[in-house]
Amino acid sequence: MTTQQTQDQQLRFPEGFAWGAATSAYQIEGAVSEGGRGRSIWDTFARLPGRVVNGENADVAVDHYHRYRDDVRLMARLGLGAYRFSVSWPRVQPDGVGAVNQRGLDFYRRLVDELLGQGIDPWVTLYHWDLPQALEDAGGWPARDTALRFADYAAAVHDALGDRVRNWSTVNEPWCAAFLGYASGEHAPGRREPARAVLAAHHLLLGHGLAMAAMRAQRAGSRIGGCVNLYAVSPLTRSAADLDAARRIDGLQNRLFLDALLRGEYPADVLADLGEAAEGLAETGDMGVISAPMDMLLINYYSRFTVSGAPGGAVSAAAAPTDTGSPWVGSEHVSFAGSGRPVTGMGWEIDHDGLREVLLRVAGDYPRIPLVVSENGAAFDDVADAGGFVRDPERRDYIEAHLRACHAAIGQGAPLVGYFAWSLLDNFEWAWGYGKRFGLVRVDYPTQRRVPKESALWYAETIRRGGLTGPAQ
Ligand code: IFM
Repeated sequence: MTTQQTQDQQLRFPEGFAWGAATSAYQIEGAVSEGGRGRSIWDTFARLPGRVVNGENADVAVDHYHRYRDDVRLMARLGLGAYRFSVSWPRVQPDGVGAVNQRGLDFYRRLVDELLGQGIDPWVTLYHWDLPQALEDAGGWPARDTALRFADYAAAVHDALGDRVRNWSTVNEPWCAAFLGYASGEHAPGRREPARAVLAAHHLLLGHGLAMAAMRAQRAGSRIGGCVNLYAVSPLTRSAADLDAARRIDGLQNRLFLDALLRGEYPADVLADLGEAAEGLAETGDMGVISAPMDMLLINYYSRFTVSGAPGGAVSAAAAPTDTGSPWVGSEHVSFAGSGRPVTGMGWEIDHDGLREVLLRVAGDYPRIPLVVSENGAAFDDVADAGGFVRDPERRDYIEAHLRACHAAIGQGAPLVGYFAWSLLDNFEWAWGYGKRFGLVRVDYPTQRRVPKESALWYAETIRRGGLTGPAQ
């Protein structure tokens, strides 16, 4: 094959592949006191001193609540086939229980209609971390009742939008909601109670299962899945200690959730690591509810962990994206050693092949269901020119390399049906505030002006072509 032919080679994706971008409610909507919205744990947490960089909050965020029509038009200009967004629970049910707030539901109905009008498929996430504060006051996710309340809320949203939305995900990244929220306290509600975090993880999964059952009972035809954030995990060396560190991290990060959702059991070695914290975790019948067959699994992928079990080993800040705050993977067992790969603006190592590995692992180790990459992307220190345009070759390369990995995984048998770049817009990056920009589209926060970055233009062209060009991975 000549060089020209290699350049021109089309790496096509399967017919019907969903090409999308994703956001979440608290990170973009703003308007936290409008339309009858209640308070969420993030409204409270962001006001606690020292919890969010520069004391920032998402009261305004990128004002999507008021600008959604323009944002949808922008998506259409980029040629997105699908848009994944989350519904804010406190906007729909201000206190997390009881009657729904019709004005909240109406906002999402208008958004969905706008998307459909532009030929963009809406993918709804029901929970992306903005628990109503009233439910946290009643115990939060460590309380079993929260899972039941979540199912009621999910049914209310599904009832309102199920006639026009086909694709649904229940809980986004339960690992983060449980362990960052209740163990390390880096995320709302900011509790540092590791044993309660394990309960929270179980109830988030139970909430997923109960919500799916409630939605299925309402109407057939919705495609519903859970959403997990998975990592490729490697031991630094083949030493027994490093292998054990990799087992622990893979166990708590990946298998705890995959085994529950797709096998109906928690991994025995992880339960053993957790010890007392895992005792009496599941009530009779819970695991059946959690593992009811899903229509798809949504996978968020960002990085690989390279870990060591050397006691007291150095923890490279670049390689340890989060301190789980949990005693089972604490520094006496694990250090995040890193592998020296280049990192993003978050300090997360870039390893596109880890995505191929994760997709093939899920496809090979678990019952076969359609897979979706529901988040993938990178923050970098963008610099805008006078017109607001950002040249971001690193972000474009990141996305391109990960799409190549997706293409390779499909070729090797992974049933991947869609890819969503994180994120459509620069937005509020949780405890990092506005300092970390993941958007394909630049948002100038003082003016709220949106300008597609170079990566967005490249992604639009890729979507238009239906795939990549050049040699396969
Ligand atoms: O911004 C977050 C998103 O809310 C959940 N997944 C990871 C993203 C980047 O940190």
